[in-house]
Amino acid sequence: MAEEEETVHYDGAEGGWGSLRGMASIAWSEKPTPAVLDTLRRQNKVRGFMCVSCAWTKPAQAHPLEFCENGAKATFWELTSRRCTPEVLSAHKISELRTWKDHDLEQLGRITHPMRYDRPSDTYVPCSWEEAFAAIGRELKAIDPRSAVFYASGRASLETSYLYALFARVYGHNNLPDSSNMCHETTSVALKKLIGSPVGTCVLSDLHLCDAIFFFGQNTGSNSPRLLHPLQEAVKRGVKIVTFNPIREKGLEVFKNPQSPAEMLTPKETPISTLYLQVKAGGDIAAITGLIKHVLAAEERKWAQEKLHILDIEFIQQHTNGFEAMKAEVEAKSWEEVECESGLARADLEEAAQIYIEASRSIAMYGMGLTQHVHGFENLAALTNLWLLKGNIGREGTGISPVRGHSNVQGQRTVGISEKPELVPLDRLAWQYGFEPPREEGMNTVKACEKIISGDVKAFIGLGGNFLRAIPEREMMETAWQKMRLTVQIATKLNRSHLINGEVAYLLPCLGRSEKDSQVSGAQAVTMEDSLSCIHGSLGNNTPASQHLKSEVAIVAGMAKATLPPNPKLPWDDWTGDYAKIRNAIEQTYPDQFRDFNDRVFTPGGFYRGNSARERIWKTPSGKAEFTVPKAMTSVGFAPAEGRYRLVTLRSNDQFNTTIYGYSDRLRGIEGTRDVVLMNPEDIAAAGLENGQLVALASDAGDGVHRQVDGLTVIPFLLPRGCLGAYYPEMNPLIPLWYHDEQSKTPAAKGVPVRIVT
Ligand SMILES: Nc1nc2c(c(=O)[nH]1)N[C@H]1C(S)=C(S)[C@@H](COP(=O)(O)OP(=O)(O)OC[C@H]3O[C@@H](n4cnc5c(=O)[nH]c(N)nc54)[C@H](O)[C@@H]3O)O[C@H]1N2
Ligand SMILES: Nc1nc2c(c(=O)[nH]1)N[C@H]1C(S)=C(S)[C@@H](COP(=O)(O)OP(=O)(O)OC[C@H]3O[C@@H](n4cnc5c(=O)[nH]c(N)nc54)[C@H](O)[C@@H]3O)O[C@H]1N2
Ligand SMILES: [Mo]
Repeated sequence: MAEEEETVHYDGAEGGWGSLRGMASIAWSEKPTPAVLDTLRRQNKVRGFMCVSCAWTKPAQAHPLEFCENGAKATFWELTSRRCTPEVLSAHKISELRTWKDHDLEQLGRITHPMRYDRPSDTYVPCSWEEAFAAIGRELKAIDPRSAVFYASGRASLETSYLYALFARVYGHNNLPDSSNMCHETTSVALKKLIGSPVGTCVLSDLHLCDAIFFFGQNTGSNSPRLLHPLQEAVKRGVKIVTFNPIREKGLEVFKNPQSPAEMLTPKETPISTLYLQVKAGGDIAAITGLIKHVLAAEERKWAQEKLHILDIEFIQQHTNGFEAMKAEVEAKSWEEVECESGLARADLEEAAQIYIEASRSIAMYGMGLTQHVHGFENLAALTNLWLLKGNIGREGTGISPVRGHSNVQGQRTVGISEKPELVPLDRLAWQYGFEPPREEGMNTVKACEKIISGDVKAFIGLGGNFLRAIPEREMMETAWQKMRLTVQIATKLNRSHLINGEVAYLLPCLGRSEKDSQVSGAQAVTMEDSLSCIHGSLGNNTPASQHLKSEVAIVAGMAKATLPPNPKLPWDDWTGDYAKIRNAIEQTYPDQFRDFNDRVFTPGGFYRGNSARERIWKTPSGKAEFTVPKAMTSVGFAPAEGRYRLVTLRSNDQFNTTIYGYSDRLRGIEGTRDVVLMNPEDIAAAGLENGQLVALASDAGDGVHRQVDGLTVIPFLLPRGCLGAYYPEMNPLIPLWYHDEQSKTPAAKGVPVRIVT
């Protein structure tokens, strides 16, 4: 098709030689320490170390090399031989570093010393750990605990996260936003409400038993490439894969296994998706409504003709609530509306629905394409409606499976990092540690940003991550940030969030997960929970990047000790000396999920924490799984208007969130730059633009605030008309803080209203 020839695309398969070249280029730029090969061999194996990239599960029977291109890049990145020393930092004023790109900042390498921001010289200067802890303790003691925010990025271990949340509560607040608030918070809120469990219901064996897998807005090839292995096996078994995504993502089209010599040396590739539907950004509710309409119509026909059911009537009667109301509303929607809002043809939707009807076991997998919308909750409600119709939850080979992001983001919630007190066993904590935990709801990410803007937040601690780069409303936030009294960042590498500082500011460097963590009782393991609720131990064995680093556990404990009055029930030093004691404490707080925790740390494939919805026990107020009457037909939060586009913010194959490894988005065929805007060729023509033209994107949210990103090259690309694609985090200045999922407050980064400025 002529259109396809004119647009940018990549011919090779996901995996294959391209992925090996991708790894090699990062290895070349990072010059990782020689231990890297041994580390890669141990990656995701029992008693090895667990990848710091995505949260996809680690199988009990590992491949000889159980890592992917992006997992290897993440390891190279952590084991870089580059060092960001006090000398390097003293050579650059912070105001100068602020003009650098994300990639160049992290390229300075691993931070080697604890540092204090020195305002007169506008540089970071080295300090001792004692000085840093004492100052942090002094500052925190001087303010109302409820004006402090403790952020966590989803990488820190269960041990660190448990102590961090405990520190916050004993100090006196529930202000524990984490990266999940920008990510799968929609999942935590929606699944909890609909099926009584905030996490996915699948385990790995379900993927071996299903007949169909539906993908909604998840880019497996870039973001969870190890999932391609079970997918490839599924395809070989004849499993049908249906994908809904505005972009034809390579990893869901074809796969070549870089670990199979036979596939690498022949032109053999496995096609992945049976049916690939380029839904409009924000069009999933309508698309799923179309699917449900077809299933309901087919049910009626089947019953009339054969007195047989397509729906799982028994399941619906016994286990669900609200079927009739949902049915009536969906049947009342017209196909015209479905086609218009989804951007898909009825025949295509019927074909997808037919695959769903014919499969006796179906799995739904999804990612940010569903969660990061104003009506993200409605997206998940629609998907749950469809999945309940055939009893596809709580049965072997079926389920709903959010594909999580950070390697322990799900686990952090499990052990108490939550602003929502009802999700945390506060009474147990009170009993265990003899204190009265704060009961009022804490700040999530959006709330924390609002309160930073209003000047009510006085202190911010960041346990990893790059908060200021990851959030919406960048300009207003960067200005407001500097009004805070205390900012503390615990990190491995320098990033933009370290360059905007409060009055008193510390940068505390920590060990990476692949590094040896030696404490008084010896080498320590840490644990994390994957997307399928399995908990794995991880042992780092590389020499730390600097002798001045501390573990995240030691840093959290150091700050807590300096802030809180002494309490024998809170043995911060003992916990730091032996992480098994933290695991005992976790087990005491969560006896069911973490039974015999220390004995099970190295269970092959991890140990399963359990999920009530998988057992068809619905912990909802009605005691049943909930059908939802659709309230919206689009998941974007604005009406169409002349010149207004839906901007989808994208990850490239060469980044991990705000960490930019390089400028090669190989799988989309975009090389050498990230300053691009991807646009349908017909839209380019209709707007009177030319391929390669430089434009700006401006916010079109109708709130009168000027938000603009300049210097973007127009690239013709096959996405639905009216949709634009451009990279995260560069586009974050365009997202209003108030533009988020209505229920979970997850910023709506996949359907941002913008216009093009020439
Ligand atoms: N290499 C690498 N791995 C990562 C990350 C990384 O940055 N790099 N990040 C990690 C993190 S924290 C997370 S949360 C995950 C993120 O992984 P994903 O959930 O895959 O998130 P994204 O890449 O943001 O977007 C997913 C897909 O949604 C599609 N999409 C956009 N809008 C819509 C829509 O309205 N409907 C539908 N159906 N699709 C839509 C996009 O085209 C894209 O293919 O990956 C994790 N793994
Ligand atoms: N527009 C738009 N915005 C988005 C998204 C989007 O799709 N579009 N996605 C959202 C999502 S899903 C997420 S999860 C957030 C991500 O937000 P964050 O989790 O806050 O950001 P990251 O980029 O993952 O954090 C990278 C930094 O973590 C630090 N780091 C790395 N390893 C370690 C470690 O072992 N310990 C510690 N302490 N620090 C470490 C390094 O200093 C590195 O610079 O962004 C969100 N923002
Ligand atoms: Mo994420």
